[in-house]
Amino acid sequence: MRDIPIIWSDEKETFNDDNWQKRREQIVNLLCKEEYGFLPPEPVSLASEIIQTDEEFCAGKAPLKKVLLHCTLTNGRLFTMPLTEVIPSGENVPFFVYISFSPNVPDKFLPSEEIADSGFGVLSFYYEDIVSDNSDFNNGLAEILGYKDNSACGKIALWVWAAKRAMDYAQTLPQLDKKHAAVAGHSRLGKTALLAGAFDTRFKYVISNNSGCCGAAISRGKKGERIKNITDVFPYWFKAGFDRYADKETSMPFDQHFLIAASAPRFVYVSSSEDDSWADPQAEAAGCRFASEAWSKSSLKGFVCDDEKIETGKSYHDGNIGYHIKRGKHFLGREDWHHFMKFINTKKN
Ligand code: GTR
Repeated sequence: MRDIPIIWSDEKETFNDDNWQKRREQIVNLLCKEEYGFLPPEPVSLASEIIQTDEEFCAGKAPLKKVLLHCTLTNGRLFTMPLTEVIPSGENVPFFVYISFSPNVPDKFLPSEEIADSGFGVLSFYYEDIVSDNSDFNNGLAEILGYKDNSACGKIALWVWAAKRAMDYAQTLPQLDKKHAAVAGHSRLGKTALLAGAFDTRFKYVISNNSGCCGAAISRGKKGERIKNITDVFPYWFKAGFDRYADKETSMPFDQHFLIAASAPRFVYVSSSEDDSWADPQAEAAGCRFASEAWSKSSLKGFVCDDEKIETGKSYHDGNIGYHIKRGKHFLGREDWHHFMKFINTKKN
């Protein structure tokens, strides 16, 4: 079906961990070159400043802190990003870096108390505090870097850079279990979470909800939103020139399963919504199926699904790619968070 580019060709080399890491880097490089652009350089230093603490948050079970991360860039300029942390008391707390559509904590997509009660911390940041979600590059991180447009990278890559800074900050918090860190996002920020996982191996769990076109969904034969639609409306999410593949999906030397596979052999989680036809749940599940090649080569399981058609309400948690599809529309809800946490708890024990 669909003439899908293969992830690993046995003819070239035998599969082993070292060879896979090399191939993984090639894949990430290809995705940067063709689709998202290259990430800005790592900062030369990062300092954190707690500007507000609410000890009473969640009845005092999980204090909330507002933090500023001051990043000194290689050009000598300072970029400061706000971040909110909610960490339940305890030791070795697994956690999410959550890329948020809102500066509010909690918010409709982020049920802070339930997550804290389940024993997980969250470090979240509001994506437009990094750079605006429009064609203007003369603000935020883009302005400080001197980027005028998307010739180096699109906005998704800039949000990924910020997720990596949140992860840098997490390394300084002794109560967190750094071996069990997840990155999560919804929709355009689900695409961002997948790319963050591809770049940053410190994320053991890479979680994308309803990420659809240019996220987890295979572009070849995709229904709903296609590369033509997305590059017409949101060209600035991507590197300049990605629109050359509009209506020419079959000429791409990759497809979105490469993005999922770039986090192998770690854990990836993809979730769909039944009525999210714009994202195309079948294409998202196909992304998981085709990406599984990267895990099966090292005798791990990727997406374990014996059903020909994914079943709404069922979760598929057996392999290293977890998946579920819920009833309803494009949304990140409590149900999804519970699936994510269950998956992580199963894999970490
Ligand atoms: C849509 C876009 C999708 C999806 C969504 C969102 O308009 O076409 O690719 O990412 O926005 O982020 O809410």
